[in-house]
Amino acid sequence: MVYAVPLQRLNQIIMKSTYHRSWAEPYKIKMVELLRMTTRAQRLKAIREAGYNTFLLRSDDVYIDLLTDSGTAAMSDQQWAGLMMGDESYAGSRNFYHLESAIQKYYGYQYIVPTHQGRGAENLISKILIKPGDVIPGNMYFTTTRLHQELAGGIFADIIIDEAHDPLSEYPFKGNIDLKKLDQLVQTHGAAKIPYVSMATSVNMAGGQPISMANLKALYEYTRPLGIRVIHDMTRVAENAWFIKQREPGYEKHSVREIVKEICSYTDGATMSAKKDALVNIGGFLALNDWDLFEEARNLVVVYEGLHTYGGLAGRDMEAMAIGIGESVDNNHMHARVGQVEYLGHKMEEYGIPIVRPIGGHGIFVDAKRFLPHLSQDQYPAQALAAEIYLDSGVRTMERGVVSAGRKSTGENYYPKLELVRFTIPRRVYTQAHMDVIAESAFRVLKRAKKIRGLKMIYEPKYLRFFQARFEPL
Ligand code: PLI
Repeated sequence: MVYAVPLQRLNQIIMKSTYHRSWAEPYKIKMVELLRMTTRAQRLKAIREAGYNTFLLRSDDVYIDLLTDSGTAAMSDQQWAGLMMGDESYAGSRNFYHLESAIQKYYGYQYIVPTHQGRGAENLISKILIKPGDVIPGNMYFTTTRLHQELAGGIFADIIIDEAHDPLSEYPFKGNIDLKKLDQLVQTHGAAKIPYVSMATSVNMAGGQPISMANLKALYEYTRPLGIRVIHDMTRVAENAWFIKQREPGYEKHSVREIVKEICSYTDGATMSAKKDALVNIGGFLALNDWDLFEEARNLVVVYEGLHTYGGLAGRDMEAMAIGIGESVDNNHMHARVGQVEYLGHKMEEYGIPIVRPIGGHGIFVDAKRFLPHLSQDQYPAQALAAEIYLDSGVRTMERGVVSAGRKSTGENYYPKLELVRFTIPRRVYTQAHMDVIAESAFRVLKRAKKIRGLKMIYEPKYLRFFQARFEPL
């Protein structure tokens, strides 16, 4: 008998199809949004006009938009139907009560205050809990979170484990808190000076790295007797839960939904940017278990956001959020979500592109220090690399390095160990073919990496400079 394919190869194919189960998206596409392709000349003009800052590009000049996973998800048909059920009453909208029930059901927090997005909740909790001179320990900084803590008079202290600052460390829970670092702060400043630990699940600036359940439990056991609260930045809690399911012994058979609820049970409250995990284009909330704190938050929200039953959101936004929360904790959703990020990461590794390991939950973080070793951090390598990738293919990424880190209150620059370009994957938006195009573009840029020049900052805004700073090639 003559085989079209050699017998051994045929066996491999049969083995693969028998034993290998690919993941696929647990949805099909009902509507598409057309993309605009540009020429290199058009992109050069656009990036120059944007001062080499991808945040200042017009989205019409972008082909595949990996700037952020924030507010960029594709909503489900159920969520779109939910928009039509918006109750736009000023007070007591029924959608607020749906949202409150969803948060109680899936996260277990008792009291909620809606906010227009995550930083609205950060503002409230910082103003309520921080006194000037207080110290706020956290598992790595996040830009808006730290700024609100500092504006309230607090001093942020990084207590993440050292492995988190090493892009090559394969440690499976690089979001973990180093309890020895926390204890050192308590010994130095006293527990009364530490109103809370700012604990993030899926640590964004470390590359979307998870915290383990064991570490969370140990943290809560340590903080409770001292009267120090744990405030949870739960922006990407479901992605963290997926990694616990994959990597932490004892959790293999637990559902994402169960793990999410257990995570929340070891914390005293949470700030949420629902624009990420919760699959909406706008929205957030502050969630609390302590009635007195809630009373303060409910009072303060009317100053900055809106009445406590809408907090800057339309009724329809709260409805979409309530539905999105339920969809976000589904195992199949999370498998495809993280599976797509891993697909891109593995493809990039095949091309020899230096990325942060292990692959995180919401994007691929390319190590600009290794990609452009000839540039010093003062030449903004990650900023320069993001501009080059845009020029090559119209793929928009963002800097997560020295520009994002900003300045200390003394005016000195922070120099983070991690100098990264984030390829952030919006949820349910792009296909596997888009991932191929992205990896190929990064590879093309890698091949001419030696020729890439650094940048000079020519305009620096006072707050969160990465959003609006402007640069020129050196
Ligand atoms: O963008 P907001 O205000 O809804 O949320 C602020 C915020 C808080 N915590 C964390 C971990 C975030 O990632 C976050 C926002 N992240 C953005 C915008 C991002 O592009 O990653």
